[in-house]
Amino acid sequence: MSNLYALFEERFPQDLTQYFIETKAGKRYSYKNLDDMTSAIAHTMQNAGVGLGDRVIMQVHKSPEAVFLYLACLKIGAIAVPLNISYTASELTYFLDDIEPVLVVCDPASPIISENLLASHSKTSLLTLDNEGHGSLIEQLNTGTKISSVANVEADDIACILYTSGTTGKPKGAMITHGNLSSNALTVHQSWGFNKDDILLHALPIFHVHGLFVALNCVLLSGNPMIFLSHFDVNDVVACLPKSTVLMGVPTFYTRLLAHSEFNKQSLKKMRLFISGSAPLLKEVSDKFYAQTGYRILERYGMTETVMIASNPLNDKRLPGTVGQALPGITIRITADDGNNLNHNETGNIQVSGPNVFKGYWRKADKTKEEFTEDGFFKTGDVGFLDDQGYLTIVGRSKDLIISGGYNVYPKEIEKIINDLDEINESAVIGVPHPDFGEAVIAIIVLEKNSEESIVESNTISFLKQHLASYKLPKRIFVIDELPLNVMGKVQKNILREKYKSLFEETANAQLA
Ligand code: MCA
Ligand code: AMP
Repeated sequence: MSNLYALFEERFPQDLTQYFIETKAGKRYSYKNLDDMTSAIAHTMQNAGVGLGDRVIMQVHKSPEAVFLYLACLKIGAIAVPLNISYTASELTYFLDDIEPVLVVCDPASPIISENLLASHSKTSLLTLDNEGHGSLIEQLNTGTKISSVANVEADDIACILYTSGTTGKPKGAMITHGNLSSNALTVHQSWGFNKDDILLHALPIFHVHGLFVALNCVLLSGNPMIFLSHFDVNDVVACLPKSTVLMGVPTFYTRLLAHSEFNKQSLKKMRLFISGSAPLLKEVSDKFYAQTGYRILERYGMTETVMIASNPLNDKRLPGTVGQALPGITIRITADDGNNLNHNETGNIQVSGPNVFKGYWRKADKTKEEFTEDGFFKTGDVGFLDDQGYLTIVGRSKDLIISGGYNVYPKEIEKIINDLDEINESAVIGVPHPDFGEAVIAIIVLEKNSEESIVESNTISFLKQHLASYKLPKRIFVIDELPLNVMGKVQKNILREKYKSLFEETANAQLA
């Protein structure tokens, strides 16, 4: 049985009345509740026509019910497609057309409903689920009728499709299989020493690998409880740390914790592990955290397409500034642009192979082919080197990507929209250092002749707001006379990054002092 849900089920606590989730308000959901709710939702989904391999879009707030919905998809062998709650109508239209869902479960306030985006999807059913865990999905549940058996899927069958944008063109759906998830879950669970006493503090969103797979998998593989916050609020996290043993976060979590007046060693008596990933953790932040708390944050590295790739060790030396060594069963190699392997300490392209590597991009066979080498390694688009102990340091990216607070933003997507504005001749979107988000998105624009500079900035922002999720919006827009181009006519973004690198610096120095 290769179903990820079956692996979880094997490890449910013997006493199912033990709790799985505790919310901020102190409401508890036991493993029995998990089992009942998941089985009932699975039944409702089957009534809505969802079968093996059918896609189910979930564009919902984080709630225990949203977790049960995801687990129900696994259980019946449907493909869960979680989408960011802040996507706009134009972003959602693309996903709906690309994925052809049999069922959409969304928040009642989603543009999917308010803008009637399912009008042209006559075969798609719609159910709702709001941030309180209410909605037609729950109203239709009949707890008397459940699906008890777990669908018999192969390891190579798709469990989830997560969208990841690209340096060119439209977002691509990464097909992540039951085998990818099960193998990675077992690996990180063991590498990070999860045990019966752990209580994870979960404050990440659940529409990405980090919050949905890495965090939930570790909890479910131990049959453990977790404290489940609807989002990261530093006050709530500080308040919950005394009853937690593990926190997983993006670097922004840690800079915000360090700046909080009530974050201190005394409140961490139960804590055994702080884990960081999704974006680079500055060595200064890691060192400051160590000095203030005595805990060395364990940094690890992953991607949507590969789940977790590398990790600093639990018991051996954690090297700040590195993302640790390849996880068991996974191979990392560094290659030159001509494809030849490089030696230790030589910087080049990071490539990965192993049971964690995804199956390919949904209905994009050409894109899939482009991202793999002939001998089957996945090209991460990250650049770095391995030292002689196998510790990986990421020094940059060959892909034009900004990571802001752990969210990926692809400049191309924003530039395309800005360039559609009549007043704008051309634009370049770049990431610059930011004290809170690590990198912040800014846009540099060149106006068409006769455009009124004073109104362009606000027009551009309101135009972008109609098309893009809020975390992608530029924090600042600058007008310049012309963009720096190289001889090939390509924008030299490195020059722009250098020019604007100190934009948010003053606040940065204040925070790290
Ligand atoms: C929110 N805003 C942001 C971001 N988040 N702007 C830039 N970057 C962001 N990350 C904007 C909102 O649009 C809003 O703008 C304003 O900031 C405040 O919004 P709010 O929701 O209150 O934000 P927040 O609570 O401060 O959120 C910051 C956050 C959050 C806690 C860092 O972004 C977060 O949870 N990030 C984690 C993302 C994550 O899980 N990534 C993992 C990807 P306005 O006020 O104008 O409306 S998986 C991955 O990368 C791989 C596989 C891996 O290795 O894990
Ligand atoms: P995503 O496409 O959202 O899965 O983001 C994956 C990207 O996040 C990777 O290709 C890296 O560029 C970046 N990333 C993840 N973890 C780390 C880390 N610990 N340090 C630096 N970059 C990271």
